[in-house]
Amino acid sequence: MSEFVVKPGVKNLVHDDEKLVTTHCSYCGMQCGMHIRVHKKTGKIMGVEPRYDWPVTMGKMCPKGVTAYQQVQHPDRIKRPLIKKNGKFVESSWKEALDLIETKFKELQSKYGKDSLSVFGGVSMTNEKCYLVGKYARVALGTRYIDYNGRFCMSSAAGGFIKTFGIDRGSTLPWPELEHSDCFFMAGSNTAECHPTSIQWFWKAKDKGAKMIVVDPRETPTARVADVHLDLKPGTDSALANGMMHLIIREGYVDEDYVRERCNNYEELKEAVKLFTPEYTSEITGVAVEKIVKAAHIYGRSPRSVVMFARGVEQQSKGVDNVALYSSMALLRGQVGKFASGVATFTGQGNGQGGREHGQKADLLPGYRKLTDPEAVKYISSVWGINPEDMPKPGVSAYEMFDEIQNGNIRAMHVICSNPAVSAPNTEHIWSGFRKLDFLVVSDFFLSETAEFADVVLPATSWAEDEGTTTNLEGRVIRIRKVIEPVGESKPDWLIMKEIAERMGKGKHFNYDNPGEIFEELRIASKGGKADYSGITYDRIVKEDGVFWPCPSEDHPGTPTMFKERFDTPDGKANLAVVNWKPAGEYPTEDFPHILTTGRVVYHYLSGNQTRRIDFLMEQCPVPYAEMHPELASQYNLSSGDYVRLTTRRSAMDLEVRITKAIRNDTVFVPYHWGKELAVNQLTNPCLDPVSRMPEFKVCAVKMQKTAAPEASLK
Ligand SMILES: Nc1nc2c(c(=O)[nH]1)N[C@H]1C(S)=C(S)[C@@H](COP(=O)(O)OP(=O)(O)OC[C@H]3O[C@@H](n4cnc5c(=O)[nH]c(N)nc54)[C@H](O)[C@@H]3O)O[C@H]1N2
Ligand SMILES: Nc1nc2c(c(=O)[nH]1)N[C@H]1C(S)=C(S)[C@@H](COP(=O)(O)OP(=O)(O)OC[C@H]3O[C@@H](n4cnc5c(=O)[nH]c(N)nc54)[C@H](O)[C@@H]3O)O[C@H]1N2
Ligand code: SF4
Ligand SMILES: [Mo]
Repeated sequence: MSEFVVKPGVKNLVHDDEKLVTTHCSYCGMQCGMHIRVHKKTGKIMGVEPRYDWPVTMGKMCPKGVTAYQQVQHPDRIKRPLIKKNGKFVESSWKEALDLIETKFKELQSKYGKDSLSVFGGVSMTNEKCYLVGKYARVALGTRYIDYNGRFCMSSAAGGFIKTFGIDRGSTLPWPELEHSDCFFMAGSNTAECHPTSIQWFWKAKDKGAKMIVVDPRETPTARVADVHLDLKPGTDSALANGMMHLIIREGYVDEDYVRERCNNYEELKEAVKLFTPEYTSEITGVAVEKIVKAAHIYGRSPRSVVMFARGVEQQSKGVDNVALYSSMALLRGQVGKFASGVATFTGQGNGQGGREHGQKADLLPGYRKLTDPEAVKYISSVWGINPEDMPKPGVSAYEMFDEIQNGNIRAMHVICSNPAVSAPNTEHIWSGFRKLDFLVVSDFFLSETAEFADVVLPATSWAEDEGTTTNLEGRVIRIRKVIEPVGESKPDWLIMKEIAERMGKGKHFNYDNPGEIFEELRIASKGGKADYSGITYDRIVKEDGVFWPCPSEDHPGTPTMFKERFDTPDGKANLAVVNWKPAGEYPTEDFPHILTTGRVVYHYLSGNQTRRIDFLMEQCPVPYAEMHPELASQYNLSSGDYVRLTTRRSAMDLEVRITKAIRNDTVFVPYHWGKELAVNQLTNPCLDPVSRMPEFKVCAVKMQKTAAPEASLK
C-alpha cells in the first residue's frame, strides 16, 4: 500500500522506503485498526498509523496500542528454544528441544496414562491457533486436561449469556450503533482505561443527549462523566440488578408485549424482585436510595438503551448470576434484538471472543459444541479424522488443573500464550504446582514469570509475524496480517503444535502448511454449531470490513444484530433470571475488615509480560499500589507514598499507598500487572463460580497495617 486515509477524504503517502501493513492491535478486544510501517530494506518496524477507515475504532488508539509494535523486535525476544540445565536456561536447537519434549511426554504418558499431560491455552492468539490448541490437546496429546486463560476472563459472561439467551456472543449489537443509543447502563467496566477507543461512541451519543449510568465501587474516569454513579460495595451486583428490576416493574417501564412474546419466567421474576425495594437494595449495596431511583428512571424512560458490563461484575463467585440479572434488565425493557440497543460485555483479550468458541475450554469442542453431546463428538471426530471413542472426556477448569497437579494426576503442562504465575488467583497454589510438575513447557516470545518455572521454553512468534483472524468484542471476524518474517528462530504456535503432534505420531491430523488451511478446517468444524463460521472466508473479511458470526453460508450476510426474531433457546424465548442476592465468597469480618478488589490501569496489559518491557508505559506506571479513600487511610495513619501491608487469608504483601476520593471508603484497589512479590494474586480468593468456574478476583476480605518501605525502594 502506498497511501492511507488520515481522515475522511484526506490521504497520506507512504515514504518510498516503507511499506504499510494493515492489521489490528495485539491487545484488547477492541482490536483497533492500524497500519504498521515497515522499512522495506531492513525489515525493521518503524511505527504505526491508526486506521481511520476502520469502522469500529475510526482512527483511535490508546497508549498501549501506539507502542504495541515495540514488542516485536524488542531485545528481550526469545530467539531460540531454551532448555533448563542445572537450574539455568541454555539456548538449544529446535531439534534438541523437541526431542526432549517428545521423550518426556511419551515417558510420562506410558507411566501415568494419557491424562498426565495438560495444556493451558490463551486467547491473545488468532482463531486458527486457538482452534488448534484444542485439537492439539485432544488429538496430538490425547489428554482431557485442557483449559485456558479465558476461564479467568469471559467464562461468567459466557455462562450468563447461555442461560439467558441460549448462546454466548459478547455483544448483541455492532459498536457503531452505540452512537444512536439514548442510555448506557455500564456495570463493572472501567471503559475509559480498558476499552478506551470505545469512548468515542459514548461521547457521540452523549452529544446528542444520551445518558450514562455507571456501577462501580470506584469513581473511574468513566464514572466521573456519568449522569449517575452507583458506587456499590464490591460483590453486591445481583442485589442492585434486582433492585433496578423492582423499580422498572413498579414504575411501569416494562415492555409488556415484548416480555409476553419473547421471554420466560416473568411472573417468577416479579415475585422474586418484590423484596428488592430501593431501601433494601441500598442496605445491601451501600448505594444511596435516591441514586438507585434516579438510575431506574433514566434507564426506564430511555427508548434505546444498552446494558453493558465487564469483569467488575463477572469476576465474582456469583458472576453468572450477575450477567443473567443485568441482561434481564434489558429484556424487561424489550431492548434486545433492536437497533442501537441491547446487551454487551466488553470482551477482554484481543481474541477473547473467538478464542472461547473453538474448543480451548475443558468441556467444549469447536463451534461451541459440547463435549458431553455424543452427536458433537461424532461430528468433530469425523472432521479431525479420529475415532469418536478416542475423544477425551471433559477436563477441569484452569484453576482446578492446579488441584490436579497438587494431587499428582497432572504431571506435565504445556502453557501456550498465558502467564498464570501472575494472573491466576492464590498464586502460591500455582507456583507450588509449577514446582511440583515433572515437566513444564512454555511457548511465549518473552520470558514470563511462568516461563521461569519451565524445563523448556519455545520461542513463539508475536502477532505481527503470522497471518490469521481474530473475532473482536462485537463478534466481528477480522484479519490479522503478517508484517515481518519471524524474529530469530521463533515459530508460529500452530507450527510448534504441528511439530510436536508429528513426534507424538499424530502428524497426519496436523497436515497444514499455513493458517489459511487451518481456517478452512475451522469453518467446517464450526458448521452447524452455535458459533458458525462456515460462511466466512478471508476474502469476505477484507471486502466487508469483517464478518459477524453466526454466518452459516457464503451467501449469508453475517449477524451484526443478534436475536432480531428469536433467541437461541429451544423455545426461542429468552430466560429472565430469577436469582436472589448471595454474598461474595469472603466478606469483611473483624479480622479482615475491608474489601480488596483488583483490576487494571490504562498503561499495562494483563500479566504485564508485554507492557512492562515498553519504556514509555513503565515510565507512566512502574509499580503496583494500593488505592484507598482518605477516610480509610487516616484510620491507619497513612499518607500517599507510605507503605501498607495487605494481608488476606492467603498471604500478605507490601504496597505503596495512593490516596484518592475516587473509591469507596471500605474498599482497596490494587492493579494486577506485576509478578512475584508484586503480584496481587498472592492475596486473591480462588473461590469459583459454581457454573463458570471463574475465580473471585474482584472481592476478598483484607486487613491492613502500616509498614516500612521495602529495602529496594528506599531512596
Ligand atoms: N489497559 C488495559 N486494558 C485492558 C486490559 C488490561 O490489562 N489493561 N485487559 C483487557 C482484558 S483481558 C479485560 S478482561 C478487560 C477488563 O476490563 P474491565 O472489566 O473494565 O477492567 P477491570 O479493571 O478488571 O474492572 C473493571 C471495574 O470493575 C470495578 N469493580 C470491582 N469490583 C466490582 C464489583 O463488585 N461490582 C462492580 N459493578 N464493579 C466492580 C473496578 O473498580 C473496575 O473499575 O480489559 C481489557 N483491556
Ligand atoms: N487479580 C486479578 N487477576 C486477574 C484478573 C484481574 O482482574 N485481577 N484478570 C484476569 C483476566 S480477565 C485475564 S484475561 C487473565 C490474563 O492472564 P494471562 O493469560 O496470564 O495474560 P497475558 O499477560 O496476556 O499472558 C499472555 C502471555 O502469552 C504471551 N503471548 C502473547 N501473544 C502470544 C502468542 O501469540 N503466542 C504465544 N505463545 N504467546 C503469546 C505474552 O508474552 C504473555 O506472557 O488474567 C486474569 N487475572
Ligand atoms: S484500545 Fe485495545 S486494541 Fe485499541 S489500541 Fe488500546 S489496547 Fe489496542
Ligand atoms: Mo481478560
